[in-house]
Amino acid sequence: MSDPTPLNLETLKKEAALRAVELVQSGDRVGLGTGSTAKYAIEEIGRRLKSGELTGIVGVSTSEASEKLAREVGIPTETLDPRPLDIAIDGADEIAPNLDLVKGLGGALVREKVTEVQARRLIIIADHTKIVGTLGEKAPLPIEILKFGFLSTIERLRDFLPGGRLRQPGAQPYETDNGNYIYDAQLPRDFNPVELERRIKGTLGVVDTGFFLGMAERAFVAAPDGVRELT
Ligand code: ABF
Repeated sequence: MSDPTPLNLETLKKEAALRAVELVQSGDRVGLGTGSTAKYAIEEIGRRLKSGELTGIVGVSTSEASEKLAREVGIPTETLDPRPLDIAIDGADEIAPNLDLVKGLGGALVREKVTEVQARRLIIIADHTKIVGTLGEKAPLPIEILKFGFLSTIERLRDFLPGGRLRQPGAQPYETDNGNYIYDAQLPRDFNPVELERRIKGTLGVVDTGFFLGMAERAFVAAPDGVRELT
């Protein structure tokens, strides 16, 4: 297999997104994911609305960026309320064989989780580079933490997750749509995701983690030889 170049990765992301959008039905309330793969799904939903292939769709966005894109492509949106979503479509940073996920390199993990937990069906879309044998193989685990006292929170996390760092792409730390910071943790070699998730979430100052465990119904993963559906 040739190296994934940015150009053909974009083609793959779009192929995966189009497969997922086939599952969207007229009248659905749809969770709109975040990131460069989810972008193709939002655009395709907008295109189908314009062409009349879909009607009566309402989007619920997982980030300010997705909300902006949804408006641009003509998807009516609502803010999240307690009603279930029919379907949500989103990308991921790592996909394990059992469909456990690491998400949040795009920074929208908390809004994604809060939204997608209400979805009857969470459909993940990705190119093949996101497939891993074990979570943590390729990506850090993003952990959203309160800005207030963030250095203390990081110290508490470093007690059992050393080697991570505050996300800081420039002079200032990266700030989420919720006004929080992100600690990108390096995952240990052997761990139980459910136990680790519990321990991280029990740490004072933590808002939530990029672990999405047992949430995804299926994933469409595009590779040069076609789109695989994982369930
Ligand atoms: C969102 O976008 C995030 O949960 C994940 O971090 C990221 C994946 O982005 P991309 O599709 O651009 O790789 O789904």
